[in-house]
Amino acid sequence: MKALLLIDIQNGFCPGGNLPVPDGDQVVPVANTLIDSGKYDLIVASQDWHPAGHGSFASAHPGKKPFEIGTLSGKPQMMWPDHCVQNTKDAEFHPGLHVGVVDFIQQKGQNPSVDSYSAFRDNDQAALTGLAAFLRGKGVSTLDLCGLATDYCVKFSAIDAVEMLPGVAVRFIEDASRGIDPNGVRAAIDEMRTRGVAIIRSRDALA
Ligand code: VGL
Ligand code: ZN
Repeated sequence: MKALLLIDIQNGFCPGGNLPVPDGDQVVPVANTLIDSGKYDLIVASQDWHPAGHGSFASAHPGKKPFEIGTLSGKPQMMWPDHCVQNTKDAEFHPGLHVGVVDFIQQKGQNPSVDSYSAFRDNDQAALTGLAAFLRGKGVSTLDLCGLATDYCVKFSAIDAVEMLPGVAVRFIEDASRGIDPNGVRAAIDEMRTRGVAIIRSRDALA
């Protein structure tokens, strides 16, 4: 049972969005090739889905600017520009993504007092989204992940997948992903590898 997990391929993380990842839209054709390949028994897409005024937004912290470190519920928190607010265009999937054939959409980031980079649980690791139980229930044995952003939501999701889905082979598809910061991307790939995530290319996934 092979599953594909597409992380946050949303307008907000593509050029023109509120938290654009450089070349974020370039993952769309690669993701579509994977989606349409017939190689996957199950396709899941995650969606960053914040209420207006979410605590990860700099705008919710007087005096804080985007990309400064602030605090949220007593813990250090990157202050982000307002992004992916529920039911706005910024939160919609990229219009070119073949989302119509996705089997399940996992929304995350709804709790205003904690951020949720991972599609599996909040950053404080207290609340689960239910995605791990869903994938376990489907009998998934290989989980391929890709999307936006490599150094945040993709990395946290991949590491949680290894930890929360014992026995599942977890693979990060590098060319179907883009990150916010080049140094952050390098560190994220090293960290994923160290934690047991296989680093592959889309041609490996399609082989
Ligand atoms: C993300 C920052 C804030 C992501 C989401 O999808 O990588 N990054 N919210
Ligand atoms: Zn977010």
